[in-house]
Amino acid sequence: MKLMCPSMMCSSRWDCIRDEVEELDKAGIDIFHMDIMDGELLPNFTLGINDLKAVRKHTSKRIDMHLMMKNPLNKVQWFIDAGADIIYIHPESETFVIKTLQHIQNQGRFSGIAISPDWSIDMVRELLAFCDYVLVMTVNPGFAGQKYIDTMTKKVEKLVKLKEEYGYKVMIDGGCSEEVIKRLSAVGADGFVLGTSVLFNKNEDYATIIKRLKEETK
Ligand code: S6P
Ligand code: MG
Repeated sequence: MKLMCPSMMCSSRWDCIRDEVEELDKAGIDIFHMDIMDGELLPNFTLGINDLKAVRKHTSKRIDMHLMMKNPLNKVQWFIDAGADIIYIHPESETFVIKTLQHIQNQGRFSGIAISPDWSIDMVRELLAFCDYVLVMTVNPGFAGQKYIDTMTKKVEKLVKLKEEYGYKVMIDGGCSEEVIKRLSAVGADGFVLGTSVLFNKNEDYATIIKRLKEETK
């Protein structure tokens, strides 16, 4: 079964976050995806630690933090203490990437890198042995509602081939429409971040959408 991960920055129900989290949880999602930006690495500022705590309070499912911030090494502990299960960092944001990934794993959490479209697999090869999850950015990080960058499919294929050697899961973030999810699922991707392209502010309820996506990617 593929992993379905709602991108909480796309939710328009932060004023009733308990209902939102419970509805997503019951709909059968697997991992809550939370984008954390510092306005420095990228020109946006989204969710924060209190938002993580609010989601944590209403679900026992895994929560991932997609950290888009400068120098995450000295900040990951905040998110670990607030209840994050998976922490992704961007290699371009930290001088000591392996040290950061080791720190996350040593705290009993799952580690991951988020690979921006600019970065090739060769550039991150050294890091793969320290990753439980690899998040392939299929849009330029920073904003929801962008179009999937087609040239990323080859990168996904290559990362899927290396999975056996390293044992990580390949996750896809950005422009994940139903069509993209079906295509990359067939290629061997393990999970998808669901945002404005397929899940939020649609005419169907979450349960209907998640059920269909799970059926289509079996
Ligand atoms: C973008 C962020 C993503 C978006 C997600 C939105 O920087 O990391 O997680 O929230 O991609 O989904 P969509 O379908 O609007 O692209
Ligand atoms: Mg993200």
